[in-house]
Amino acid sequence: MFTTIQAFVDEWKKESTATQRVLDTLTDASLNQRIAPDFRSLGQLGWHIATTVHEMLSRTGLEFAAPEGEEHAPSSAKTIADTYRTSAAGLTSAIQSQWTDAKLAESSDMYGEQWLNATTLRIFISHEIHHRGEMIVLMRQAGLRVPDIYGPTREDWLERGMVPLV
Ligand code: NI
Repeated sequence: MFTTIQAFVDEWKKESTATQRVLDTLTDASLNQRIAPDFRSLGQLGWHIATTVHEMLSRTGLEFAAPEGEEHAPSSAKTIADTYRTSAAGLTSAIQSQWTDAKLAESSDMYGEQWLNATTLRIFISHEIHHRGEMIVLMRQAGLRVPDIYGPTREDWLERGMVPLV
């Protein structure tokens, strides 16, 4: 449970930096990669992450610029990555300038339910990590090299002359 804005910002900066590295790896050609027909494409997952920052956090009363674009992902990987960059920075400056720690113990209407703002921030980060993990699988299927996030990747192990762990 976040009890200070600083604790959230510290974690958010680490996670959003990792998410940005994932989004910056996307290529236009990779955006249509899917697990199966009718499932969200790699581009749509990235767009969902990029647009959820404002979609979710604006419900708490935080004010920062909404991303441009529609529900469907653009065909440009750079647009998706840049949209996330702008929204992530917008959230950081908004929460630092508009909230005090006391706001974390207040509740907001979230999708018809009352959630503590601290809970919303936790779910927001978890939601992003969840979809980021889905993206990693699709990125591998699309032939992209995925960034190391919490530890070395298979490619990192091989480059270090080590046998990848099972
Ligand atoms: Ni989602």
